[in-house]
Amino acid sequence: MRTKIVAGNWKMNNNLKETEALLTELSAKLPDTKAEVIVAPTFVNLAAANAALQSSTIKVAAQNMHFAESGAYTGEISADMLLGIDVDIVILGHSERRAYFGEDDALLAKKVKTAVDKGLKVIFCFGEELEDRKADKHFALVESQLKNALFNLDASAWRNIVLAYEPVWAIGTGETASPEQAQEMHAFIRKTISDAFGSAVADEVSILYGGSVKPGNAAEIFSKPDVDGGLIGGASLVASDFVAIIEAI
Ligand code: G2H
Repeated sequence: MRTKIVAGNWKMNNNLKETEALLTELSAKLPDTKAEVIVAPTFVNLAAANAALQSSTIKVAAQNMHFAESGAYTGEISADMLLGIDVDIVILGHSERRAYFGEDDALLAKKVKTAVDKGLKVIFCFGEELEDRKADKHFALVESQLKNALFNLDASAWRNIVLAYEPVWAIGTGETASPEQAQEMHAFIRKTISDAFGSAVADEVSILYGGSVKPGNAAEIFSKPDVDGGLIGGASLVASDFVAIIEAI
């Protein structure tokens, strides 16, 4: 039985007061759910988010992390710094990190390795661009992203990996992959993991879909057998929308 997950990626939104207000509203409205609910505020508000969620089941994740233990990396955040404020989940490889901050598969392999070695759970994002899909290269591209960043891991590390398939053409655009497109890719991802690490690992790994998930399309996407939840951007910034998406799982 795979863990169902609904995670909100707040990106660079919400100051401290807005963070506390949204989490208070979210906690009050949180439906009874078997899904793991995660929110990822910006670094500076992680500790406050944990404090605001003290009596809630909602978990807090970081949106990024550096691969090094510590050192001269001005402006960066280490795994130990996250763990030091009781944050043990990190999103890595988001397409915005790849596109705007030059993060490539080789760098992400190092970040993932450090995170799992430190005991963090990783929500690893990947997905093709529109040109890849138009050229029918989306399966090959996704396979290479997985291989390059994750296939050096031990099979045991996979219990700390959550995958988030986010087709870049569907991110923040209002475009969504159809439920069939999502299922087709998620099944391919699971088979790729199964071929490399065995069916036990593949059957256990939660694969989230991300890209313009909204209250109106969540239930249909989540109904697909290989879709284990969602990574939600814009709609996670509105408590009632995020709650409706959690209810859809
Ligand atoms: C993709 C997603 C969250 P949105 O970036 O990771 O954002 O739901 O706004 O497309």
